[in-house]
Amino acid sequence: MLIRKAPVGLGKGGTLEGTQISRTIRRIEDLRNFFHDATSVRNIDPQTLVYEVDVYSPSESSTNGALNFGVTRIEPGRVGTEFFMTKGHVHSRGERTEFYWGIDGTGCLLTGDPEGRWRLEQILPGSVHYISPFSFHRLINTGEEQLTVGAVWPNDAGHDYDSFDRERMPRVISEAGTVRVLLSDESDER
Ligand code: M6P
Ligand code: ZN
Repeated sequence: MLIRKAPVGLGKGGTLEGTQISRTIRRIEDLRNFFHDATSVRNIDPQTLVYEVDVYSPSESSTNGALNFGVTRIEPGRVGTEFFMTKGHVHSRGERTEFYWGIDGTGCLLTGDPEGRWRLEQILPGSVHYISPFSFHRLINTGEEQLTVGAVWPNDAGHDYDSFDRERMPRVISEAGTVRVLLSDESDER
């Protein structure tokens, strides 16, 4: 029997290479409502790249139990003091879970449960993160290099970007060269 080459691999720079891969590019213009400081958002070139997501989706979308494999690459940078980050979402099918793991760079994973309790986990190369049912999840690059994070999630999970109140989300900011977390008055830690 032939030993075949894997159809997909992780290339240099954290790009997914192979077949059945789609790429989403998110720039400042796509993220205007996600960063807290509207004035700073206006002062950045709208074309500035914030992150890219490569997704390998080998199964038909109707396949029961199908999984997606993704890699997110977040550039280093800030909007005002707030570090570059993903939009963050909950799954449209809220009970669907997900794994993230750190590949390169440093950052954190912000999760929030429906009771409004928030948690931050440090992401490092090799760190593994489980996203529980009904949790909001967002990646934040707190380092000076690109943050590359792998992900696996059910194909039918779906993305819901609007069900969490953005005003209540903790913000991860740079202050005097250190990483600081600002909680909104109504935020709670867990
Ligand atoms: C990971 C997965 C994807 C997600 C991406 C970017 O790769 O969770 O499903 O799309 O991160 O996150 P967001 O959709 O919140 O911008
Ligand atoms: Zn998800």
